Amino acid sequence: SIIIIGSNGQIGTELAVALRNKFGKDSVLSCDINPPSQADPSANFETLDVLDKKALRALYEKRKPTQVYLLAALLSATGEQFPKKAWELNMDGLIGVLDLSVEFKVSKVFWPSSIAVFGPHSPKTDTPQYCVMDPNTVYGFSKLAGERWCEYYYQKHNLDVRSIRYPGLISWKAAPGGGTTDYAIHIFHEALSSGNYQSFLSEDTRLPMLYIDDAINGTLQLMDAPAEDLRIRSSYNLTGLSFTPNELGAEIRKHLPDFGLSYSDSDPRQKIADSWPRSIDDTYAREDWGWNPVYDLSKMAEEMLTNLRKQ
Ligand code: VAH
Repeated sequence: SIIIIGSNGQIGTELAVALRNKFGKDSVLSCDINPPSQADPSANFETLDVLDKKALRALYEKRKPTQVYLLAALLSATGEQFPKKAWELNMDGLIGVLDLSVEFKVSKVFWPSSIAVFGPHSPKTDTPQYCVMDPNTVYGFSKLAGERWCEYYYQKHNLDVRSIRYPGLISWKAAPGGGTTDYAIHIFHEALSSGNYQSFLSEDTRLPMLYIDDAINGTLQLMDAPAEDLRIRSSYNLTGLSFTPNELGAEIRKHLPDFGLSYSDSDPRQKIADSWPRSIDDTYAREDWGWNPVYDLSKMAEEMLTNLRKQ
């Protein structure tokens, strides 16, 4: 059986659907600290606080999972508002899951990292898998430390834990939660509802991004890859495209010619974005497990507008 912890989040919402489609809905249990807002009747759901050690152990004993996906975390912007909570959830949540997964002989564990593990002194363009990493957000260094824990549990306990450094994820099904890249989601909602959007990132802030369908397919591809093919046991660099708010606005105007984009100039998230790469080199993922994203800027914008119009 498969357990997804943090199933209400931007990744968890869509990963749960993909895993149910792949393994059958009765094999997948979704868990989060609160019930989902739109309850999906076909989904098996249980509330779980991943930091409640007793409850987490009881879940492993009851479900004897073969795979565990740990997605629960505080993201970059929220993490700067609640730094100690972010460290506790992102770190203790992971270590608790790694320990129980070894004890209960879980065959595969997935845990998301982020391009937030790079910092001001990391190369900004085509940021490589290995380089200087001096993240200056709690989220970023909790993900960097988490990568170290994942590699440690693989080497010391032979736990098959796999991870991806997601860039900013663009999706329409689940609301994003406290990230710095969320402007690239809000902009579509506003373009359709009010016709205007004020970006909290400056017009030339280039960031690596990925459309959610590519991200989910890539995650399943990584989890299906033969263990012996994987050279990276910290976390794989991954990207699909990179763009600036200005470029995204121009793409939206191809569909909504009157769309107005303005910029605020004192948002704390600008400092976070400025510490991150502008683009990522994901050669290791391409070579080790056949990573090959399909959504470019125009395809992503088309998909977002088409689906949000229907909503
Ligand atoms: C965030 N969406 O903004 C997340 C992600 C690379 C960005 O980690 O915090």
